[in-house]
Amino acid sequence: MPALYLLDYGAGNVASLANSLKKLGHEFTWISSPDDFAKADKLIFPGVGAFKHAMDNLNQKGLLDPLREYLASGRPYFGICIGMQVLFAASMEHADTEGPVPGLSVIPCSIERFSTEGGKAVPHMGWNQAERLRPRESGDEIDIGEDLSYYFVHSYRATYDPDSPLNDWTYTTTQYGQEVFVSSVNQGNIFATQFHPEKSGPAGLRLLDSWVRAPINPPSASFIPRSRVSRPPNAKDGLAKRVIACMDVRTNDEGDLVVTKGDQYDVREKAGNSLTASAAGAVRNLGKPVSLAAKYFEAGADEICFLNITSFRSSPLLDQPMLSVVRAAANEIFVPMTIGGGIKDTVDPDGTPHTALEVAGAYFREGADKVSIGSEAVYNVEALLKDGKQTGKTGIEMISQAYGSQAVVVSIDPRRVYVDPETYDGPYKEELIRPTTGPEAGKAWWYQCTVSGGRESRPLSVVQLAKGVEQLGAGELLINSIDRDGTGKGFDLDLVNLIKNAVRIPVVASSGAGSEQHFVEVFNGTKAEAALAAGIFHRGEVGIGAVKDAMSKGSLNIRRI
Ligand code: 1PR
Repeated sequence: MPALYLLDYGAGNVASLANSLKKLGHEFTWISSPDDFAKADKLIFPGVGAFKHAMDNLNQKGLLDPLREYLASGRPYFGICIGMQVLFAASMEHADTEGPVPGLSVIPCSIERFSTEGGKAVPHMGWNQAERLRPRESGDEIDIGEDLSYYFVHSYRATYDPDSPLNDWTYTTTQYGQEVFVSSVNQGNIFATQFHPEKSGPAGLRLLDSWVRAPINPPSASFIPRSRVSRPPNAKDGLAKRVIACMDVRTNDEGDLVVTKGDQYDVREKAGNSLTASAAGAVRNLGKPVSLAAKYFEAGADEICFLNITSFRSSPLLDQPMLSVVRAAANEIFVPMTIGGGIKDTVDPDGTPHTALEVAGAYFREGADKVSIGSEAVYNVEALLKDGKQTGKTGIEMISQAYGSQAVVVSIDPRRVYVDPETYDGPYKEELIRPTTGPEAGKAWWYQCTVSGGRESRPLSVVQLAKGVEQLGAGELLINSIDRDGTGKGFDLDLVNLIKNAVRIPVVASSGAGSEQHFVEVFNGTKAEAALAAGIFHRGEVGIGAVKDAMSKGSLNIRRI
């Protein structure tokens, strides 16, 4: 058996790759010192996070030169995301402060930021197609499905240009908006993907497996030039609209961690609704978090989200059950996983302080891909608006600096505030929704932010919050609605449009899904990149497959599994 090594430079969620390989039955060893490179027959570098952070860490740990030597030796290398980008000559990720940051210069081209032309969101986050640039050659063992989707999450990319040296390196291309970029490269024993096979469901697992099993070709020192192939953009890109299954998790009165679901954030049984009088007022129990997550993964959920809905009450690092839920779920699900609740600076009961970055780091190490920040984001933006300047010390800033903005979701819990449309002259008049048709015609309202699961309203509108957290470095917004939560009346399209028009980052519509058609409606009626539901999935009223079928019939791009 060839000795398979994984390189972890100390950032991001590398647990997912390890879990994928375990699932596939492959043994591996982590590179723990520079000497380990000499023992490796195959090497995977699952880089996650920021380019400079990766290069600096490799350098500080003395891993950069051994990595160069490994690559020059011609032994097989599989780079993932930053593990692909470090092969390039430079990245412009830190151009504002540092200028171009040099990479390993194996590929003589640079990595630049996606354009936002046409209003497209950056990061490019979600499931998109990787298309082979050339027909598969004999002896090529890599299993990339022609028509399948893989999970991407990045703001920087190498644009495909047939007249540049990239032509010789490009294995697959992918289209985002009207940009065609290089989504995987291959020369000799070097293979690397911009997307994350370890997060790409069954298609990604097959790809990883094929690379690990592929025979090791003799190290070919010579570089193979390839025929020039042009790849102009198609009218429409292949980015799928994502369907997310969300589990609100909390401890019930018996002390068990359960998935619950509220009506407008009230998760307790109403007196008279429950079967027995003694159960009246009990926390609704809709199942166990890990088994439900595994079920949704199998059913084709594009992402899984856990929200620890009472974590504001205690220190999340002491919340071992939640950490073990994440660890156990990461062994079962191979699509992105978001964890929310209690991501903030905290102090343990014994007085030990922890930063939000530490809390997030604990979840990432257990297998989370993104953390979601709720209440704390509201306080951060209030402070930003008051002081007029960033501190660099908020959880959003620190986590996005260390792990990349794509790892930071802000979860918004707004509530409508109705006002008199004729007389209102308050600070939110530019943000008022004033329907002229439908049941709310003639009314007017704005959306107010809340904290602590809707228990407290704050003097901040959703537009202020959305713009503020984007400035601080959030990479995605989860737009809940207390008014719609659990009602089954459909997503609040006014709310989603209001926020989507205020920011450039991707948004997830949440709250109110009652049928598969509501997903079609939100994707046709807004530019949301994803839609999330809880109750209809937990109660088995609508399956994820039915949602995808309805979307497909409605000509929406769905993930190709
Ligand atoms: O403030 O950073 O500790 O985060 C707490 C997190 O917990 C926030 O993301 C907040 O939205 C969430 N949360 C707090 N209390 C509740 C509650 O329900 N009492 N749940 C709560 C929020 C909203 C969605 C829900 C959708 C879809 N739940 O996640 O799943 O509304 O539901 P539906 O499809 O059934 O309509 P912090």
